[in-house]
Amino acid sequence: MILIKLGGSIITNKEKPLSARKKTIDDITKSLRKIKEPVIIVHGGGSYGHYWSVKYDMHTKERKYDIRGVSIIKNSMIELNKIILDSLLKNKLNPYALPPTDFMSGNKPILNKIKEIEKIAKSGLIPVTYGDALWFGKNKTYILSGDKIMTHFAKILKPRLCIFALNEDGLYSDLKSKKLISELKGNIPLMSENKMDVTGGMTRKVEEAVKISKMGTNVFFVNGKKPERIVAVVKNREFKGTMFRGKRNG
Ligand code: IP8
Repeated sequence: MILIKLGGSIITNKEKPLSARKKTIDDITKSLRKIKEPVIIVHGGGSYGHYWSVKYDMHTKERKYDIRGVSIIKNSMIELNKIILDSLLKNKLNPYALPPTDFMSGNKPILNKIKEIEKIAKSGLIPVTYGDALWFGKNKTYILSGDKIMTHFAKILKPRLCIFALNEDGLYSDLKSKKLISELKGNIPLMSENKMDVTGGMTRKVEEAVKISKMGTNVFFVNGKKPERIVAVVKNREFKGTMFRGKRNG
């Protein structure tokens, strides 16, 4: 089984509020047809969820946030999710819409629900979930990042591999020259922060990728604008991107 995270910066234009990159999304979903293995898709918030999270000052820490913000963020994520689902359907794939409330209780993943998702994926349906604003309990809410969902799923489902589709070719050792790191070993490079991203952008992604690789699963960062690279990773072909090799002891 394969887990794919479609980053918010690839499926939306982060410069412009509420703008989905429909053509890019279609290109990606079209390529997914070439994958003949069970797949689970997780997507980010981009200029939908993050735009409103910034507006309403809502973050990943569990707090009593403005309930108006919670509603609006959730609503915007359903809107973006619908665009992804429609694109999958249009390209003759069978998505299974799965809001994170289906498998999260507070900030804890529900084990048997997540195991069920694997069965759904093996039936040929494609479970599609996303980062969201969630109820925590005691009137507190929080933002759950799609990257965190990847880690929860990887831990329980032990996928064959995890792919993060980004708006970049992968991780660069140097931002100026854009020198690509093909395999990340040892030190993690310093990254610049994006103020538009309440869940921590690239830094969060790398953190989660390192955690997943430590569980023994290979993790790949590839450019979602070149969806053939996603297919190349799955088919063990040569690909351009960054690999975090799965190993148990760091
Ligand atoms: O873009 C966060 O998901 P991410 C989604 O995967 C929201 O970090 C609602 C901001």
